[in-house]
Amino acid sequence: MITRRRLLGVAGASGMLATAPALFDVAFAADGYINITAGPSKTKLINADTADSALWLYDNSTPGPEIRATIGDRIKVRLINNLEEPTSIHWHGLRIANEMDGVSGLTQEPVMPGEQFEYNFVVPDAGTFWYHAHNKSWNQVARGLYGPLIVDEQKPTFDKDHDLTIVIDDWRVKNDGSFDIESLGNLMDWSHGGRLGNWLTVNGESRPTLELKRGEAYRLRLINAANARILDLDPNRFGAKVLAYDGQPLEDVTAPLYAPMLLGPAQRLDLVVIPEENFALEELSGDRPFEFAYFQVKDGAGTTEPVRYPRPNPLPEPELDKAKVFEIDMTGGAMGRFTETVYKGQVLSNEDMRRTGQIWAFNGVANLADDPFFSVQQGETVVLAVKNDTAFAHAMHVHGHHFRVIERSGATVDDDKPWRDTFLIGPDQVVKIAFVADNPGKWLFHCHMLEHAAAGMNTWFQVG
Ligand SMILES: [Cu+2]
Repeated sequence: MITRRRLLGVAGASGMLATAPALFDVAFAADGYINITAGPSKTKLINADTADSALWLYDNSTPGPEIRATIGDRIKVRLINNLEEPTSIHWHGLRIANEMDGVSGLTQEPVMPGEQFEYNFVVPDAGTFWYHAHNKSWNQVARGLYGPLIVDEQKPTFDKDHDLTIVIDDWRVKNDGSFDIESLGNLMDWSHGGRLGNWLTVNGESRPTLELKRGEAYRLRLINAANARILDLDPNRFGAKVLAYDGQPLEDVTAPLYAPMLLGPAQRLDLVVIPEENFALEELSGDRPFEFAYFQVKDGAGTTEPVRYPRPNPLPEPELDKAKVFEIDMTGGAMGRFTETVYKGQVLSNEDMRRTGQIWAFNGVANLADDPFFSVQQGETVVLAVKNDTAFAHAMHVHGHHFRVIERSGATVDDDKPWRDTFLIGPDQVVKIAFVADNPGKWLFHCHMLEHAAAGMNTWFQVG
């Protein structure tokens, strides 16, 4: 098994000064659609001297092109599938119409090879979001099918030069530096902590250096696009403050930060930093800090006016006294408590589990059943009380809604209970989240460690 030590060892060989990795711009078709093509691509993941990686990318770039819009805009994307298998795009964290949510098999038919699908939706919130494949995500996202989606405020609070998107991914590479295809779908990963990589990239590059101007305020938009890796960060080390979690700005950006700050798969973290000296983004879970992006600070004009912070988006506030409460018991995986597990209406035997790869469950049910896990009326407040009865941490994502974490066993919950679309839950922990189910349709609730989702940690609920 590839360990975190290996991650440190391999990456330690890097350290070349690179320029700030540029993100690709989108290409508009004559009809106002952004054409995005999913297809195979040959890319060098580590540096120019290493072997080619056979990836699947959007528009031949990793990450895919940055889609940029202003709050209230209509985004129109035509997905063109040049892959050898069906696909679809999910717009992670965007509270949009259900039929545009992009979940193959639940909200749309998968887009077959050679075919197209037109996404067309209005963006209700300003913030940092991302898009990624949502058919066999464990395979398609691991191979590179994702990109950033940034929604600006009506009057952007930071100009283009002070607003940096930082897409982080961990890849599993072989000794020749090429992407490890053979280990995709490894049941060991599925039953343990998911597919962990041994090579970190930022905007597709290895330890890039970005230039900043001293004394000027920058917004850093961190997006964790890894299949399963939780990043341990500490923004205190370079004096940053948190502007937003999962795309939703905080009321109070001056609050002291706890450390380490965990950034789970699919989560986003917007920081504001006014640099005085060079600093690095470091991953802190190993024996020593592992540097994955470097910021070189040069003399600048300095900040002459006060920094303007983005305001919170208008989200419906949960009414806890009227809430419908649903309990979810997460089970399965290696070293987990054994429970009877039902998959597609059948109780699984041990042999079935190996054959189907269904080894995790919510309340004893693996993956999507015909009936929703729960149904509520539009506008009702939902409380999910989630108990992690497994030996692993998980990153739980609700589609179509943002929620507040209202309770977390064994830990203090921040006073202002920030909005999120993905929450982390440790072994034996109970986490309660609350949201107003204001968006009608069929919505997924699943683990964003994509191997766990494929192996059973995946369910759906109905609104309206
Ligand atoms: Cu999980």
